[in-house]
Amino acid sequence: MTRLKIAIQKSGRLSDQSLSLLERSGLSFAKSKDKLFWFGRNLPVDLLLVRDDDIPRLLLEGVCQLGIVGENVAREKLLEARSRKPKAQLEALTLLDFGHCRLMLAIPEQSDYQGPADLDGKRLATSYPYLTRQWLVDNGVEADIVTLNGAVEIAPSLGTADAIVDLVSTGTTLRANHLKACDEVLSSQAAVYRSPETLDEEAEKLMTTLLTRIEGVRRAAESKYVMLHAPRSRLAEISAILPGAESPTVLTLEGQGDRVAVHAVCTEQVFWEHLEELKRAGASAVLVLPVEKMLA
Ligand code: PRT
Ligand code: ZN
Repeated sequence: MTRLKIAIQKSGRLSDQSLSLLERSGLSFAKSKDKLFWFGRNLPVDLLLVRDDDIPRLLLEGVCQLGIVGENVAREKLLEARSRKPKAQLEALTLLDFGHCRLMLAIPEQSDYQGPADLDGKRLATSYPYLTRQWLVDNGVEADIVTLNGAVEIAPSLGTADAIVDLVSTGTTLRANHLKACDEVLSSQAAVYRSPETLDEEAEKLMTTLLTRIEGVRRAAESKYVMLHAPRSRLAEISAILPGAESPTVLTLEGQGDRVAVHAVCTEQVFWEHLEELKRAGASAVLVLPVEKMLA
């Protein structure tokens, strides 16, 4: 019987949300705290819990068929693999809207930065040498790269580098080290990646089912079910306000004359401003409900 393997980060910033996404997609596992392998109980899909840096390699080598990892790590490791195997491929199937961060060029607070050309002949410390190199080449800059596996942000104060390229989310770490971000190398979030290895028909079918569910969970998280009452004469106006809604369902309200009930799935965020606008357009009894699952 065909089984698929999904790799996720064992413990770190992406772990909880990766596991929760899979569980909301209907997968359940025989969990074991200290084991790296969790057996899939209800579907032939098992989990491999590893360091995030290992996930791209596991996919490239076909050990796992799916993996959840940050675009920063996937792209860095893909470039690294391509330095040995130019045709290496890793495809991001779905962006997951968590693990957001930016790979930024940062320099000491007191330094000036006009543009990438300022880096000519300088030394950059980073844990992302391949992405940094590509960015330098794209910008026609020649600079030295010092690869460090951690504590990149202290390199300028130690004198080992003039600038750094590192991940930033809130910017607290940069500020604490008297650095300022001055250019973006990559904007990143967690994504589902698939192995380039071809699968047999059965495995491919299972993969499609799983990806449809993951996509459904992701879309449901962004979607809201909106119900309201409105005058029939203003339906077009009301529909135009509902964010990302396609042809709402319109139901007659018994004994209410011109007023109808409108139900719609909004696939974009519904803000208070939208509700206020709906009210001005004659809507009443507006309810916004979460959507748990979606299957198109
Ligand atoms: O052990 P393992 O190798 O699996 O984990 P790890 O330590 O390499 O990774 P982890 O868990 O720290 O991050 C996993 C992924 O989360 C990264 O590859 C990114 O895709 C994503 N991510 C999102 C981040 C951040 N935000 C982030 N802020 N990864 C790292 N950081 C670092 C940043 O470099 C800085 O040093 O967190 C520090 C705090 O950031 P500020 O800007 O909020 O101060
Ligand atoms: Zn890591």
